[in-house]
Amino acid sequence: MTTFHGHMHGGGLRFALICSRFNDLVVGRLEAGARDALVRHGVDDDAIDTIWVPGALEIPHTAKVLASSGRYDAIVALGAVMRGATYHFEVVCNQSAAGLMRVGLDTGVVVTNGILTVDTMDQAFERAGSKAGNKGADVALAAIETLNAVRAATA
Ligand code: INI
Repeated sequence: MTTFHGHMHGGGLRFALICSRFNDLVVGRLEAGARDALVRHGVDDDAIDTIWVPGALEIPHTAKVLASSGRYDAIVALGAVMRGATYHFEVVCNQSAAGLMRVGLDTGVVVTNGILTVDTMDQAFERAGSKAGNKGADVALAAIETLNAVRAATA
């Protein structure tokens, strides 16, 4: 039996960070956290593209086009969905997550989901660089690890 782990070196890898402008105060911090984490793990800053789209619902389509382009080793989705008074919250959360999962499965490109789904702005900021860490950094590192694990197991 062989056990494979993904190492955490990102040198030579290309990333797309797809960011939603909805709640961009929060998403800008997620993007900064993701970029910083990638660079500190060896990714060239020039190998990280950031693509801004209107809202979380636009992220899966963008991810599909970028993943199909062959230009990126991994796609990192960054957004913030805040609960409102209507069912729209559930629609945006569920459809963005389901769409991203589908893109990863359909294209074989690693896609990680850093779309926050929270009740309040405080909860969002807690996860965007204050007391609960930075979810953008977490999902960027998850992309490096997954990519390297899959590559190790299929080399
Ligand atoms: N998009 C978000 O990224 N976050 C939200 O909290 C949000 N809310 O609450 O409505 C949101 N809606 C917009 C949606 O993602 C699309 O941009 C819009 O429906 C156009 O397709």
